[in-house]
Amino acid sequence: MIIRSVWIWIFTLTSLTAMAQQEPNYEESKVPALVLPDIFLSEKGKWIRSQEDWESIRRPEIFRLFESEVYGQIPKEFDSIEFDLAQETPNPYPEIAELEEVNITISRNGKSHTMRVNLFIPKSGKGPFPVILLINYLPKYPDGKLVDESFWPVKELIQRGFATASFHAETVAPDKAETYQNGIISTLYPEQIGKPDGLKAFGAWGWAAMRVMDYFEQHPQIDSKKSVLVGHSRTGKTALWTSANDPRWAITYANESGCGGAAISRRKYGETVEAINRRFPYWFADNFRKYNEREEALPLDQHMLPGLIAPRAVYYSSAREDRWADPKGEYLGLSLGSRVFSEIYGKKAVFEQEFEALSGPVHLESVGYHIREGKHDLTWEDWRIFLEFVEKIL
Ligand code: GTR
Repeated sequence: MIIRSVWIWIFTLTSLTAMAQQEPNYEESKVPALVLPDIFLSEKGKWIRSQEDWESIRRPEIFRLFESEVYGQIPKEFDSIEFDLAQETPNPYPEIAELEEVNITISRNGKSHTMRVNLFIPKSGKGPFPVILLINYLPKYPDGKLVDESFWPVKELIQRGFATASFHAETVAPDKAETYQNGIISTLYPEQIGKPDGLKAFGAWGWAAMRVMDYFEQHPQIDSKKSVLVGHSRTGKTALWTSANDPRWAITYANESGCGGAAISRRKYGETVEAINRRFPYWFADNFRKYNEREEALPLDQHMLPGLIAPRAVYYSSAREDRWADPKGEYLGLSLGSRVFSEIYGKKAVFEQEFEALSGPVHLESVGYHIREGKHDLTWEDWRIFLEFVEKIL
């Protein structure tokens, strides 16, 4: 009898814990008071005020923390890279754009991996053209189509004078816990496997964006200094970490990137560190799991991420009904993070409004934000408002 009641007690306790884990918080009144690590206080207790101290002391500290505790490493070295054009798919826009289907082959230690990127270059106007790269992760189109205009508005971008490219994340690392290593991780960087801060899926996808940038840099029709990196949701998180690693991107846009991207983890609103690590244990460094249900123990928070990209431009956007991604936490992440732009780099980058008072896009110098009505998605409305920001900067 006693044994049975102990079992019932244990059972109730475990199911309560499971329920507690699964029930996201959507009440602002239950968000803990925010006590965030200070962006400008160095590990040795020095207040960082100058660009020199920022770049030589505090930025490297924060970078290393994100690398070791959140995202994992992105290895930079390889032996060779080759670009070959394929011709497999009909160009959906033959009147207005050239299509390049590029196989990029990267070799290291006698092994190689080939990834694919598709690039559209305007036929009218005079190059070199500014370029927008979208990291895609949606299921492949069954009819072999290259473009879904509702997610990647190629025609519009071309007509506005941009070249635009996209690659699928799975061209370098599958988006699955069981198989994510079956791409560049096991082929090119096997020594990363098992390290608590080793290369994981986000790092691999970011590495791929860098290889596309290598292609842009040697392309006479592409102005790689005017490059824009775009990601939505999981690839929005990826885009931010990529630009923190690679200074070649002029503008970085993370749409609805939420937990582990734009949003402050300590708010625990919508998706939490525990929830994301449980469902996607292969996206982040293994070390990130140490903070499951212990966000307060993180030595950083996501408001420190935009500063790693500064003074290059950063743009976030949210959707009102996308509560899982915590729109307010995303806005706070950028408005607090933009202090590096204003206080270190002297940009006009102070977000003056409270989240609740926002009535339209906020486009400042090198940082911008908008929130639209509706659900989790990258829509034409997002692109349209973001492009207004881009056209002011490039
Ligand atoms: C969700 C995940 C989010 C976000 C999203 C997406 O299931 O919880 O963090 O990344 O997927 O990528 O669409």
